[in-house]
Amino acid sequence: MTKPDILQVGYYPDWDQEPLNAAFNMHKYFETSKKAAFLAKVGPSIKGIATRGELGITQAMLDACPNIEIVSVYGVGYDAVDIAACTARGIHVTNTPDVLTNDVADLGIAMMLAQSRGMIGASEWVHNGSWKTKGLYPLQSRVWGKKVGVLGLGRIGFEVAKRLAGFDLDIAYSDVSAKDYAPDWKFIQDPITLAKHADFLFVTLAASADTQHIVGKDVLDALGPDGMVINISRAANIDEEALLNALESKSVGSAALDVFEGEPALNPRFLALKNVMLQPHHASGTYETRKAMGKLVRDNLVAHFAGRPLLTKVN
Ligand code: 8YV
Repeated sequence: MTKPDILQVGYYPDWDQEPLNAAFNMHKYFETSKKAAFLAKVGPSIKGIATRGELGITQAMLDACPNIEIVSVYGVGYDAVDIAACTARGIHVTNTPDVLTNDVADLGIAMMLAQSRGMIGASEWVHNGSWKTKGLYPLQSRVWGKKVGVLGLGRIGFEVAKRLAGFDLDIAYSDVSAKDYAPDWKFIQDPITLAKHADFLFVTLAASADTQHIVGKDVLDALGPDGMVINISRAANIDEEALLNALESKSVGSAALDVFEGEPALNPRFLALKNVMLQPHHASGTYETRKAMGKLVRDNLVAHFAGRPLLTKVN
């Protein structure tokens, strides 16, 4: 059987690339600078697209590839893929849920602890000799016993809240409805009321048109100068301009962020801030999880072209 032609939107590690190359003809979109000419040349032969969560697919790809049957996303988030357009054309979309949930939750908690206790600065204090020359490191904010608001109690939000229960935090959450799997946690549907209640606000929503800028000036004002916002979802869930203004004026205490508009070219105003922890969209970035994500991307493609049911379909 001839190998199906796949458009590969972004980089994968060797342990994924090699089995993909063995099963498919991979066309590496990300390696060419002449994107339009590349698409015009390979487009008609393309049967599937392999992409990453934050890269998704473009309209130009859909237009240039009339014979696509499947888009396999390396990531749980598929907001960068036009699902309605794919469904209308009968194109299957798959993602990589579950396998990354715990790592994303872990990073969110780690960011909250590290930021609240000033651990990055404290490490620097030791490294650069300030401990010896300047003495004691400034006191930081306690975590345990405080109030947390989890905005979006899906798979990742649930794991975040579960971990936070171990720190004796008072846990509240917002979602479209109260969850029967969270009987011990307060349901506060309105994000502004949730933020007012919280010392730590975790943003763990799957991004969509409905959640765009759900954390805006009003939510940030409600969180207040002692509050911290932690985003391990998508940049679009927060009004970034409002967040930058709030952090600069200290009307919000601090932020811990793994995702940014226009990443990796984030707004340089972030770089000048002392009250923000920045991570390079790395919440799922462990060997174990990335290997499981790569396997799911592959297994979905292989299943599709073998005529078997998809493992993790979106539409
Ligand atoms: C990225 C993610 O896909 O799961 C998601 O939605 O955003 C991440 O896991 C990851 O950076 C791999 O590209």
